[in-house]
Amino acid sequence: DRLKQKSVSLPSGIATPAVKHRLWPEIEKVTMEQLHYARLGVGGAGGWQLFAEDGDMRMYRREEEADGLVVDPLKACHVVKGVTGHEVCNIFFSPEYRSGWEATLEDMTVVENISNDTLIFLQTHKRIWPATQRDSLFWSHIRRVSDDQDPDAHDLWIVCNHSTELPDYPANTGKCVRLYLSVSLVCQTFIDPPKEGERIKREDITCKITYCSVVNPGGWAPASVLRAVYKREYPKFLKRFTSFCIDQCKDKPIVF
Ligand code: 6CM
Repeated sequence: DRLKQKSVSLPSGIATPAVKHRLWPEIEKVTMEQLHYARLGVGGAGGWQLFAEDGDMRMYRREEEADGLVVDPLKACHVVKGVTGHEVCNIFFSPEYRSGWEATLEDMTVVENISNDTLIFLQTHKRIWPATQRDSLFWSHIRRVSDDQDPDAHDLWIVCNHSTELPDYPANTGKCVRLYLSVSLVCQTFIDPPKEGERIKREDITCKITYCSVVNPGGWAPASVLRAVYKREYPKFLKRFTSFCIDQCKDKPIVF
């Protein structure tokens, strides 16, 4: 019957658009808000205090509490040579790399695959003594954004992680207290023009990274212990993550 529709399977590699998902309006809004927030500087009246510095890496925080819980916003900048923003964001987003750089996790599961660029993760974090262990449930979205604010940048990539809810994974029903996070990783690529007729090499590439994080522990956790853990773990994370990226990419073709 020529009017009968054939079932058509999409060739692999074609993205299913996330735009039809119920979370899409929130993903769109939060990702763009996070990008705006990441681009704001750390000077002036923002109240950011520098708490860690190592080479090109700078980490700032603001001491803040909500209902007696530490929710200190964190902002970090780093400059890494030899990798593109696309490569760095891919590694931050993709579940297959996570165990290679994320040292504060006990477990990670992808509970929903919304599209090629959007996943929902359930993670169990390592316990911080003497507090109860934490878990988190969040969507993670990666995208390229045209960078009209910085004419020198080749492009801009962002990964945004933001807590969500799913009836199948209710909060605070097992051994963990649910924490709530809003995290962004924003990367810009800069390329030194190679000599006439030569191809761009890894040494010609510089990636400027901004990492922002706000975590609400979701329940009692001693402020001093939490602040001490953050002070130690965030610099460790950014150094470990960026060296992991350099190592992963070094012998591979450049992904612009
Ligand atoms: O952004 C980071 N990781 C992402 C992928 O896992 C995701 C997760 C953010 C969770 C942030 C929670 C931090 C608080 C967890 C405390 C547990 C630390 C225990 C350490 C014991 C050795 O966005 C990197 C997160 C880096 C956190 C330091």
